[in-house]
Amino acid sequence: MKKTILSGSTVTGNLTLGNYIGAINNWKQLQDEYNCYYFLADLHALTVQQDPPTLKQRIYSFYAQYLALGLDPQKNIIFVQSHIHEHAELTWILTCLTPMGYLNRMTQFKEKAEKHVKNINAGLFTYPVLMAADILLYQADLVPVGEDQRQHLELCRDIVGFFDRGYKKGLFKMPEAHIGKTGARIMSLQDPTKKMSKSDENDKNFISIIDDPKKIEKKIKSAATDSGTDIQFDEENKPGISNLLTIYSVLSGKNISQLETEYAGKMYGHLKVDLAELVLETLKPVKEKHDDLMKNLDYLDDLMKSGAERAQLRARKTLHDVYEATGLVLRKP
Ligand code: ATP
Ligand code: LTN
Repeated sequence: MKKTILSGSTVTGNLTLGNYIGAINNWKQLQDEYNCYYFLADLHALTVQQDPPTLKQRIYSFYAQYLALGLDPQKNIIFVQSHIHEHAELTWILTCLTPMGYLNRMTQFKEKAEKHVKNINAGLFTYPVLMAADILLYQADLVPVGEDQRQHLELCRDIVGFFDRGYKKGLFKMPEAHIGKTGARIMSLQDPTKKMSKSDENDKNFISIIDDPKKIEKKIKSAATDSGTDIQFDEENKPGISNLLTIYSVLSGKNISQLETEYAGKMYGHLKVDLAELVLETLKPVKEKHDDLMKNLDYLDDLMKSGAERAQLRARKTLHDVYEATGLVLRKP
């Protein structure tokens, strides 16, 4: 039996080069070997203020971006979180098992609360419980995520423990984080000490995978670099150049020391020109495929529907078992 993989990305902004390198690229490599569920976390997106028409458009675009980046809807189950009501229902049960103190420790909550001072809603606080429900509904063995999500994964594992002790041991499979080796964390272009994030207010900090080519070129050329002139990988003293080298290395398949040798004696500008060319070349077919898919929303609707139908089979069974274990009376079918 193949092991089950599950992962998702929140529908805020467009997918970035960071999401591609740190997440989707890894997902793609797993699609043959595992039974994979990949979804769009649209309910998670509601933890920050959304403009409804923009959100709707973005959900389609995100689905198209997944496909354009190479996720195969036949090999994987690709679905939209809100299409499976079991996510919200399981969240409630798990919320009632999760101590406030555990949620209080979440660094992402602290960061987001600082960023959205005018909208520190309860959803932002319970966000990791919804994430745990996403994972546990499908009995996932492995959850590929970037380094930034490790803490949420740990909480999910704690929640399995609470359920084991409170209701029924072994009902949920204990999930493990699967963190890719290279490029686990791509940094912001203007401030390479923080991660590249698709919801960043400053558009210059990230490269969206469907950005206009001219814009991409400009962003790379104006990326912050460090003092000195040597092209060397040194995350502590040269975070800007190290970030560009990481991106280059993942997209070209060359290792970092090979790049350091190739660029010995050259200027930062040389690296930026070559990197811009490589990124444009990588993203050109992605944007074309995305734009093409967006011309036929009916087709995307059909794919979303079949993804949801396949996903729901598993989710329904788990929620049924959970309701039974918690002592709720099941309605007659
Ligand atoms: P937001 O700005 O809304 O927080 P995000 O860009 O941080 O979004 P998420 O939706 O939180 O992206 O994450 C989707 C996946 O991409 C996760 O597995 C996450 O770990 C990974 N990821 C996000 N940003 C990066 C990054 N800069 N480098 C590598 N992986 C990343
Ligand atoms: N919070 C995640 C997105 C996400 C997720 C999940 C990832 C929501 N539910 C379940 C893995 C498994 C993030 O990357 N920001």
